[in-house]
This record gives sequence, C-alpha cells and structure tokens, in this order.
Amino acid sequence: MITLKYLCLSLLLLATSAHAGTMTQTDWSMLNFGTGPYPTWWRIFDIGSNLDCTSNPDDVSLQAKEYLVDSFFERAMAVTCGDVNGDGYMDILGASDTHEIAWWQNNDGSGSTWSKHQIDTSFLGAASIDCKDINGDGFPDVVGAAFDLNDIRWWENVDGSGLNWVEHSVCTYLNGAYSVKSADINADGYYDIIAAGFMANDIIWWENTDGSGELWEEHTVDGDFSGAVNINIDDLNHDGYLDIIGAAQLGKEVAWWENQDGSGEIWVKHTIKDNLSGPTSVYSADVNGDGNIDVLSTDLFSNTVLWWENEN
Ligand SMILES: [Ca+2]
Ligand SMILES: [Ca+2]
Ligand SMILES: [Ca+2]
Ligand SMILES: [Ca+2]
Repeated sequence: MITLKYLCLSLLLLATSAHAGTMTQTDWSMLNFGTGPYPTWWRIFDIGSNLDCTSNPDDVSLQAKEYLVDSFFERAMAVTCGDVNGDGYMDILGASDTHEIAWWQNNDGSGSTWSKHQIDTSFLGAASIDCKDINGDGFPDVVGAAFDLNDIRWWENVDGSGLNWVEHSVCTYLNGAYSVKSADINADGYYDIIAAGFMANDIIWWENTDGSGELWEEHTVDGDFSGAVNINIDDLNHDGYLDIIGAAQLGKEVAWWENQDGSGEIWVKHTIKDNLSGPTSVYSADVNGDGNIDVLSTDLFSNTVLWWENEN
C-alpha cells in the first residue's frame, strides 16, 4: 500500500514539476475526450495547461505575498482553516503524512506570526483533514483520514482552547483512507463525516446519529469507485440536498452522487467525465457566476487543471 501511495505521489510531483510554469499546450489528443455523448450540461474548460501569465500580464489580477507558517512539517499533505481557539482570528490546520495532525495559532490576527500546537502525533499516513463542530458544543473539532492506518477519526476540542483534545474513532477499516470531509448530509443538524478510500475503492459517509459524535452509522455511497482519491460536498442540482463529488484516480473518472431524497440513503451516480488520465482532486464553486455550482478537477498525466460548467 505504501509503495503504491508513493508511486502515485511521485508521479504527481513529477508531472507537476515537469510542466509547471509557462508551458503552452498545443496537442490536445492526449486528453482523450472522445466523441461523447456527454451530459449536455457539462462543458469542459482547461485552465492549467494553457496558462501563460508572462505573455499576457492582464491575466494576473491578484498579487500574492508569501508567508511561511511552518518549514518543518514533514511530508505535509493537507491544509485547511478554522478559528480553532475561538479568538476571532482564523487559524491553520494541517496533516503530515509521517504521523501528525496539528494547528497553527494566528497569534495577532495578521497571519504573520504562528504558534504550532499538536493534536495527534501518531496518525500514520495522515492524508486529509477538515475542521467542523462535530459534537455541536460550539467549539470547532478536527476530522482526519490516515492512509497507512485505514483510519477515520475526529478529535474533540474539549474546552475550545485548542490545547486539549480527546480522540474519537469513526472507522478503522477504510483501506487507503485518503480524503475526508464533514457536512450535514441528512440535514438533521448534526455534522456527518464523508470519506474516500483509495484501496477500498469506496465512498462512504457516517451518520452522526445523535449529534454527540460517539455513535456513527455507516452508509456506502459507492463501493466501486476505483482509486477513490478525493471528495468534495456541495448541492450541485439546487434541490437543497448536499451531494458528493469524487475523483477516481485509477478509474480515471470524475463523478457526482445525487443525494436523491436528502436522507443520504439513496445515491444516484452521475459521471461527469471518464477516460481521464488520472484525476487527483475535485472542488466545486460557481466559477462563472451564473448561479450554478460548477466542478473543478486536476488530472495527473495530462497535466491539466479543468473546470466543468454546470449548465442546468
Ligand atoms: Ca483563532
Ligand atoms: Ca465541538
Ligand atoms: Ca447529519
Ligand atoms: Ca442536491
């Protein structure tokens, strides 16, 4: 498992480093879009492979200034944000592949100085995190996925200081746990947990049955999504029910599952695109401001950043 994981990661890094910067793509044949048919409401936009900011400075509307938060976070894998200690300043949380879940306190709110606090130092293969108030006590908690441990767990921020954490297990057998999110899938007011297992080929959600985060009921969304590597949660069809978007690296597919009646019990799969070279991540946002939530993805071997317009 470890070998496969590092093969995938190495290929990702190799592809990224070899083609980053100002490369302009002229050969589109390798994208293998085929002849369709495709759902009419998905149109593809290739963002990354034609990106050349040096030749068209008008493309650059945002100037970024770099701030270093931590330079010793070994094999850093994932990052997110949340006001962990409730002081009104947004903090940063991270997962390191070696073993660690940690957060960095935004000391004065400016984002220029940070104090590191460890949450878990034995979470081997930590690959993904999210920050949500799992037990509804008003204090943001942390959810994590560990590839090497096949583990999904959450850490309770017991007094809201971010300095005292109690670990709670959700699942110990999601083979190759690689991506995790928390959202209220069944709209009962309690945050649930959704995860992807790379080796299990699974997309699963766990229902926070009484809102305490102690009792979890497992629901399989898809048990045959090969190399499930990344998920995102959003309401793609505007019916008020949260849906799940996923990337299957080995299955070469980006898809979404419709939460048909809002209970999270019935999921209808919709393929956005198959025959990709190796999708690595998905995200959702209204990219063009038409009120519809679109889907974004990255693709390993075609070196592309794509977005898919939701035309409904
Ligand atoms: Ca804070
Ligand atoms: Ca909490
Ligand atoms: Ca719920
Ligand atoms: Ca929906």
